[in-house]
Amino acid sequence: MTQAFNIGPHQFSRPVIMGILNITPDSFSDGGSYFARQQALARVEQMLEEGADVIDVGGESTRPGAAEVSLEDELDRTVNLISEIKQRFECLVSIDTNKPEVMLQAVMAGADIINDVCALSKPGALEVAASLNVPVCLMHMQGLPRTMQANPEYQDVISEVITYLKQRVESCVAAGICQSNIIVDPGFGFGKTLDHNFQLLAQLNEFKQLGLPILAGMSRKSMFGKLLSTSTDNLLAASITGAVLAAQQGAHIFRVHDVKETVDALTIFSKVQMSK
Ligand code: YH5
Repeated sequence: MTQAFNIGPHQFSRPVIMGILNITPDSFSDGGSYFARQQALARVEQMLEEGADVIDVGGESTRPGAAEVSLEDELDRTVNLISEIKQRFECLVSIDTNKPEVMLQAVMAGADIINDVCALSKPGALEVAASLNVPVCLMHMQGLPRTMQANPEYQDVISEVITYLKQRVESCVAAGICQSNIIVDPGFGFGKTLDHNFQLLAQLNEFKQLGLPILAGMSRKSMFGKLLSTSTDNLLAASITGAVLAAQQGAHIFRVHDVKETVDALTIFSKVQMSK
């Protein structure tokens, strides 16, 4: 069974499901309209009914090659929506951002967790996160979203990603962030080739040496699409398989699009673990 673990003040004794809510113009009819807001809230309700524990709200696309989003647009897309989610539903909300100003306003609006694909490396991010005193997810990325997939290179992807995360954890602690508020994430698809991604999945258990909760985000990613030569809307079975393999190696938190199917798979997994 998943050993009991904490995300800051929140305790869990089973895999935690983080449901993805992208608020970008391509995901809901258009970013800011009333209609888009209602669609987003309906999606939140559905993911919670399906068993999500955390809703990960993101207003900036960090897909390979995606354009950067202005601070104003990112705030418009996320802050009021987070207030509404926290008023309407009982759930944790994470804010998927690398901008300190968005972290600040999102947490003021009720966000419980900061999820930063840049591991608090942007100027001011460490200080803001420390002052907010909420859990943070530190993800590894090589390069920047726009260019990271051009030619990623590692001598040893596992040890390099682990070393990077150790250094970011040290920087966080030095900035006043409690160890108990830190989550680590290898960053599947962020500056990694197909082989790098599968090496990370094969040896995810190595990340246990960090002694912190591990988040795995593989849902619908191109590591599967490329291997299977299929499009992102055909990656349900692959994504579930990835989640189960990650769970088997000690991952705690699963960032996913397909909540119900992942909950089902990890419920079976947990029952098997408890039956040993
Ligand atoms: C993550 O792994 N990922 S955004 C490309 C896709 C499909 C999905 C080509 N934020 C992570 O989900 N936060 C993102 O198809 C994340 N860990 C954490 N902590 C990218 C994404 C995606 C990209």
